Amino acid sequence: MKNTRCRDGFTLIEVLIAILLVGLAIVSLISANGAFTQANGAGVELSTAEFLIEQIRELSAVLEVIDPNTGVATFGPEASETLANYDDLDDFHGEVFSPPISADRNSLADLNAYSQQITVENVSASDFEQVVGDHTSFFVRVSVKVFLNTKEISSARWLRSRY
Ligand SMILES: [Ca+2]
Ligand SMILES: [Ca+2]
Repeated sequence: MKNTRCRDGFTLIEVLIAILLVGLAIVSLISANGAFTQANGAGVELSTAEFLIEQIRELSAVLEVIDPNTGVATFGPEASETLANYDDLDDFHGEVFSPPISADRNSLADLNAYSQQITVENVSASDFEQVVGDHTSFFVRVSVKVFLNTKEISSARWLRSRY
């Protein structure tokens, strides 16, 4: 008699365990999905930052290392120069572009939460890690940092030579 009663259907405990297992499965699916979304978001930020670094790299590649007219007389933009006619690397020293700019110097308004911070320094010919006085060596290091609001997302540095 006792055995037949047990076979009548699921006990309350069995049903509760089944509900618990299904619940756990749902929770782990939801949290895994959340993690994927987060990772994807970080991927978009990083590729946007890389794109914005590339714009500066492309823009600076065609610039002279020192001003074509005044040479080493000024470190920074020469008088009357603005972004539109910056023509040497150090013209860009200390600039923060927010919204960021493209390689053709246009504002990228759609990406206005991002900014490009540019540093131009002379470095020692024998040790590229060592910063030296402005225009005192033939080697210039360009550093670009890309921020999303105040968070640094990516950065890059490269060297140019006056030779
Ligand atoms: Ca210049
Ligand atoms: Ca200059």
